[in-house]
Amino acid sequence: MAIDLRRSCIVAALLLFGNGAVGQEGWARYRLIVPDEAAAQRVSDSELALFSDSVALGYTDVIVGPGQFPELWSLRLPYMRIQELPDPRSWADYGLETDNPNYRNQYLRFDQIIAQIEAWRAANPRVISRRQIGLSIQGRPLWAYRVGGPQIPGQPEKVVVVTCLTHAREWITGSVGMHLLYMLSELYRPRPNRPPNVPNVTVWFVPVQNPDGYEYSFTNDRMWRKNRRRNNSTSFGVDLNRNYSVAWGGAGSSGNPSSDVYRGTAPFSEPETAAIRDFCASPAVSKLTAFMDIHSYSQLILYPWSYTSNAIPSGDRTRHISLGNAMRTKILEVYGTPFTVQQGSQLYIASGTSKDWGYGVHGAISYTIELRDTGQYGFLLPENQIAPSQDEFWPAFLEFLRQL
Ligand code: 0X9
Ligand code: ZN
Repeated sequence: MAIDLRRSCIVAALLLFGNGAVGQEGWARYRLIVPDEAAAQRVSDSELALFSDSVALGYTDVIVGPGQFPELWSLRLPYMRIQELPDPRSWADYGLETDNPNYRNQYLRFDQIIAQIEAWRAANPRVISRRQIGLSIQGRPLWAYRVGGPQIPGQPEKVVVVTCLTHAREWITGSVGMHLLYMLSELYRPRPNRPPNVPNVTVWFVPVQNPDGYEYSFTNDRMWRKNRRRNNSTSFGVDLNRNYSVAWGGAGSSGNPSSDVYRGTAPFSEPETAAIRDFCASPAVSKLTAFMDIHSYSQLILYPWSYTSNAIPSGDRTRHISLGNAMRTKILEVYGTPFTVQQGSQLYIASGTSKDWGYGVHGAISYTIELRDTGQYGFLLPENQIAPSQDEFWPAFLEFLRQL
């Protein structure tokens, strides 16, 4: 946003001197005027939590809590108070949470998922930030959450994108994605003695790629899979995992709008997949190192290709298998749940999948994960299996990041 820096400085200076001595009891958002790189560095080094996505020249908003005024003053920058904030530890003041649901033992609705992640972001704003990457067919926001690792100067940033709830009825994938986000953000929480072996990776989570379909699976049809595109007077929905561009239109997808694997009218015809495409090509993702699309069920770790039984080049194949086996081993250690590592096409041929696109277009390490179970409950995984699914997949995901 363009601002008149000079005028803002004058206004800010007036506010600073008129208001600065007043004590700070609650939490508030303050706008800092950041004139140059040196000032930006001071803000980056400060203990104050960021309200803005990142420190930017011009202005940056920070969160000032009780007792943090000296920290604000020590920055020696003009500031102004923007708004009061609720205590980030009780984000419910924002009216976001309705009935205090627990993501460990309940499947949450779309709004509840976002509210929960927002609470985590408010409590750890230097590590978690978010970006709206698009709008669904019905106008719901598509969010990507960044969980930022420790920056090691001189080392190129590794970027991983994780998508969940591509298919509406695969509810467990949202629960597991949330848990990965939360656990990683706690691992990255700034503290004096950082535990060893923390991976230097930035992970972007898209917790709900298909919010319309997901909500529809609560309100109308528990077994709904696709998005909610109105194809014609009798049929709704495009299979987002047949709408990506690699081998779009090929075997294992359908041109029939009523089919559950309907591919849509063109690659990326759907705003939900176009958002992922555009986001992965944006500066936020300088180079996509790895891509993981989380599905259920069958307990599989699938690597490319899905559209053909041909193998990818052997070096890439070996790397996918080795990282896949590392995950498999970690999952097995927790509750003995067996996952199988295999090429996607071995399950069945599918064209236009996100995994083939992540590898084929970006050259990323790319997986489709299929979570619990193997068919006893299938998509209808009972809520008492949410926490075990989360607890067995997190160590695998962490190991994956460490070996990346
Ligand atoms: O068919 C899909 O999109 C995925 N399975 S699901 O039951 N979650 O719908 C699998 C896609 C991965 N590739 C292949 N199966 N080839
Ligand atoms: Zn799926």
